[in-house]
Amino acid sequence: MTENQKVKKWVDWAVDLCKPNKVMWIDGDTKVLDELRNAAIKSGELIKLNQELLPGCYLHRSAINDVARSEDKTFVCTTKEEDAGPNNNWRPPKDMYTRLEGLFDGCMSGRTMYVIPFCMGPVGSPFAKLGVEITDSIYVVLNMDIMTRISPDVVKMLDSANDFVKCLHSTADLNEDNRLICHFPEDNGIWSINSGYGGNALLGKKCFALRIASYQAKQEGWLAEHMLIIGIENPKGEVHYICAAFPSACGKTNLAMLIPPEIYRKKGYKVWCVGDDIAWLRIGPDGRLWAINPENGYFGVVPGTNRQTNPNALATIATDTIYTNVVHNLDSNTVWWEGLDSNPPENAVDWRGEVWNGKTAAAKGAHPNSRFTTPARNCPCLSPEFENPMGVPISAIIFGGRRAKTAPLVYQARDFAHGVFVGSVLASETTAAQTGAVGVVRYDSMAMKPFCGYNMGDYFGHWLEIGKKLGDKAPAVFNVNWFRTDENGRFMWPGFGENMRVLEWILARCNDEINAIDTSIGYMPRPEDINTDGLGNKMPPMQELLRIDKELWQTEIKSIKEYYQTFGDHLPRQLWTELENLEGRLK
Ligand code: SAT
Ligand code: MN
Repeated sequence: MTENQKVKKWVDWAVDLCKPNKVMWIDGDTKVLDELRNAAIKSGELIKLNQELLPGCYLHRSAINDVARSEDKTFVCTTKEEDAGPNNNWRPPKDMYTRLEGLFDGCMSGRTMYVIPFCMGPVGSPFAKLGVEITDSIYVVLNMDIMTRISPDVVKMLDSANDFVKCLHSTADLNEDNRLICHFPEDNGIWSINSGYGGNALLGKKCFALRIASYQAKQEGWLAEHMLIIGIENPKGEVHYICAAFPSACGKTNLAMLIPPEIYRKKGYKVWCVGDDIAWLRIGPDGRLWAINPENGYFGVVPGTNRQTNPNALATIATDTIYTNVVHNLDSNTVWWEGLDSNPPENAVDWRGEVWNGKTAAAKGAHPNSRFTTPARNCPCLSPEFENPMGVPISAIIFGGRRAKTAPLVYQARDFAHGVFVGSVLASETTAAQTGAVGVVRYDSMAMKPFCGYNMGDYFGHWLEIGKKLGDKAPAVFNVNWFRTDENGRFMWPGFGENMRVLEWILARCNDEINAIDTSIGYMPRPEDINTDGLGNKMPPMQELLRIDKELWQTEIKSIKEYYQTFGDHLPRQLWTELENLEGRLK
């Protein structure tokens, strides 16, 4: 319970609307959480895994129609449509509230309502923000306990807080036709109904920490970004921090938990993970850009995680983890997924809950978007600065997409405003994993397209404003592309594990230790500036990886123009100028 009258009034209102049998406050008490876990095991919502092999680990299978974020059912409801922008689905708040009130009316009858005060960011940090999630799902309670900070201290903070984000969630009857994830940035509110999936239901994550927070950040002069944060320690023991934004399926989690190649480890290089998904960035008292990770855990894709691709993630998810929609190995009471090893279990149950034999089954056993929810504290490379209330100073911002030919391995923006341009035209080409044509360019500005809680044209303007305030203390901005292919369609860069070689060049640039070539698209390394020691027969064709195909870039300019036009008047003039300048340099 809290002393905060605003919170109490809101909870009372929600009780009247949802009509639960019982209300239960969650403050992180382990006894209460254990009871909930046991209730979930009893009801079949959770399966307790082999506690000797996987201590504290559980398996959950979602409804079959509820396995990913529902972007077409996600809305930003601002008074004026143009404030939501072409990047969001929009409805007038009044209409949406009416529809939602109808759906939420009595949705918790016969159920318990859980009220969860939570904190995004280190408790006590001036950057932290409070929320309260109301839910009828034990799975959501247990996931929120991993992903956010929940404790009696947070309840105390809430007692005297003026502001908190009101997060109302119910799984209702999981009916897809009535599934809605609605944001009311003008009221600090989120309403989500008929889904239990992470991004739709753990409202602290994408809904609050990106959509609502980006709106708040615009008003308050900071940035809420879809970025990992890592610290790179050099042999002198100095740590430089970078943020990086990638659209999905570009290896973001792997980069967040990177283990440097042996030649770097021998010299004393280390990579520390501050965050794998979201960064809140502010201008510090020293005028530099500082970042915190508002989250307290990782909600990552499971398939493909193995000892080679991400040993740190594998170690992290060996304890205290909730697995969702992976294979249940009945012999060992453990879990399995595609890409773990080449030894699938024969006596197993797939993500749908059906009998599954990995040796003979045609269909995949784990859902491609199956997930782990795991606490940050278990990560072997967790940064010692993770809980630092002031966050970490950022030397570089990296944008990266999946481009077969256009983008070179790495280039640096000419200045911060050019960096905003580079981020705004971040794009990925569709792969066979998506429906529709392969190789179609999709713009995903700053990897924020599904997560920016207001008009993206205004968002670009806000980035430019932040850049002006930072002046010469602004971080350097880079673009990377690990996905360039050769004439046979094979990736030229030898793999995520070698990305440290590119980071080394990026940091050398930040520290003024190396010159670069001034090209039409930005500053680039000479082929010999990327360290290829120890790559042996994995030696990439550096010349080719760094080649700029001017014809492809001319085509790119045309599609950027079309994309920019979708923002109408909201697109800052300065970005059109950046585009014209690029066009000029390419001539
Ligand atoms: O949106 S989630 O956080 O559930 C996962 C994702 O799609 O990035
Ligand atoms: Mn993400």
